[in-house]
Parts: sequence; structure tokens; C-alpha cells
Amino acid sequence: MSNLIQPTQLDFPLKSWWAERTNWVEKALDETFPATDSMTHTVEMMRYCVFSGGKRFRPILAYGAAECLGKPGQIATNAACAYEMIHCFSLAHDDLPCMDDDDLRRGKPTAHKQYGEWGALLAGDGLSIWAFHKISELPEGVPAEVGLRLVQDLAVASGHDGMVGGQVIDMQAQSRQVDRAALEAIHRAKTGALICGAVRAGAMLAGADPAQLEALTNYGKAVGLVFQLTDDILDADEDPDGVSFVTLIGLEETKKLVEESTQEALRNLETFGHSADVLRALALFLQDRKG
Ligand code: GRG
Repeated sequence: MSNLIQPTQLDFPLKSWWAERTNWVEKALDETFPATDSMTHTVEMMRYCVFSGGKRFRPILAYGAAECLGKPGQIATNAACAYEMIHCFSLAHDDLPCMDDDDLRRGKPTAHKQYGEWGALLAGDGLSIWAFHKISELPEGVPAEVGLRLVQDLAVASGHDGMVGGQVIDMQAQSRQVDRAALEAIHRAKTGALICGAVRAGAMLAGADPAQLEALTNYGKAVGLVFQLTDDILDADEDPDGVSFVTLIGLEETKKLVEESTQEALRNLETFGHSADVLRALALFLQDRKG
């Protein structure tokens, strides 16, 4: 298909851009939970969940959305921290024996292997609660109504209609058959909602108008789906019988869906100029990601 937008058409320095913003969010997270001699055991455990080598993809999207609208990415730092805190809490809980029962995460002992089940639970709880404080700390000049919407959005993305709800359906699906529509619904809620929420947060902080917010929300939904589909592809060898698109529709069909959803993401950026190249580059990177 000759009209597909391909990575080579973009000349965006994604690697260095990403590395710089990773530093921004990690510095802010470090300041939020400082590693001092007198830090409590709670902070130590929360730091363990947050500083164990994640890609920081959700913060990266929040920064990208803000910059797409011509604002300095830094305005999204508190929101970026909040979405990363929710993400890290979800991983600590997901790894617990009552859910995935994993011993390793990012090559290191999972939170419960390091601190026991109560430690992983409470560190996750602490992160999920502080995320709401962090996102309510607004950069100068951002109206309080935007702050309210950010808090509500974070609750929607991570709550019963978003990540938690998706995880519940996923847990139920382990013991019953799911069809393609049900699996897509799980993916969109469990993984996609937080990814889309991060995009929307960056956009709202940058003062997106309703049309821009709608376009970026659609972009966020599409990349959220691509993220989970590519996760299914990357996990296919490790868990050949798991609840995944590769198991359900096969590798080739899953790759086709990745390509279609990537193009859907890119179509939603058509009304934006070169400032959206960062989001285009992120969508294209995601389509071919190897980790
Ligand atoms: C128990 C209240 C309560 C909530 C927990 C466990 C849970 C709800 C949700 C789990 C959601 C989950 C684990 C989704 C998986 C998403 C996913 C693909 C994670 C991997 O994300 P990456 O690749 O990870 O961005 P890194 O390591 O780079 O940060």
C-alpha cells in the first residue's frame, strides 16, 4: 500500500528526545520520593517499584502531546509522574501470587519477592494514591478547571472502566474462552486507557481545544491498542497459550491489526503540523518495537 506513512519519511531524533524526557520524569520522581538516610521503609519500597528500569512510555506520551501543541514538554512533568506511578503500582500488584505470580520484573526480583506480599501491596497503594496528589500540582498558569479534569481523567483511566476493570475481565478470561471483540475490550481498558490518558493529560495541560483533544484522544486510543498488540507479539514465544491476539487470530493477522491501528493513529495527526512529528515518530516506533 503506497500511501502508508513509513518511518523513513520522518526525520525525528526520537532516541535522544526520549532520553532527555526520561531524565525529566526520573528527576521529578526522585524529588517526589527522595532517597535520604532517613527515608521510611514505605518510600524505599515505592522507590523500588518506580526505579527499576521501565521505558517510561506513558510519561513520554504526555510530553509528546504537550509538545505537539507547541508547549514546552516540562509542563507535563507532574502528570507524567502520576501516570508512571499508576503504571508501576499496577505492575507490582499484577506480579503478585494471586494474579500473574511472577518472580522477576525488568530482570529484577518483583516487589513481593523483594519486600513480601504486604510490601508490594502497600507500595502499590501508596503509589496509586500519591499519583492523584502529583497530578493536582499544576504548573503556573494552568487553570484549576484543567486540574480537576486531569484528576478525573486519571481516575477514569485507572479505575473500574479503565485499567482495573480491564484487569478484572482479563483475570476472568483466564478460565473461559474470549472472542476477538472481548479481547480488544480487555486490551483497550487494561493497557490502552492509561496510555490514552497520558496523551490527554499532556494535551490538556498544553491547552488543547476540543477538536485537538478529540484528535489526540483518538491517537491515544490507537497507540494504546498498538502497544498491547505488540506486547502480545513480543510475548508470543514466552506464553504461547496465553490470552492474546496472537493466540486468538495468529501472528500475521495481529501484525495486520498493528499496521491498521498505527495508520489510524497517524490519520488523527493530519491536522497538526511538524510539531506532531514526535507523536508520529512514537507511533511508528511502537509499530516495530522490539522491547
Ligand atoms: C489491584 C486496585 C488494583 C489494581 C491493579 C494489576 C492491575 C490492577 C492492572 C494490571 C494492568 C497491567 C499489568 C497491564 C499490563 C500492561 C503492560 C503491557 C505492561 C508493561 O508495560 P511496559 O512495557 O513496562 O511499559 P515497563 O517495564 O517499560 O514500564
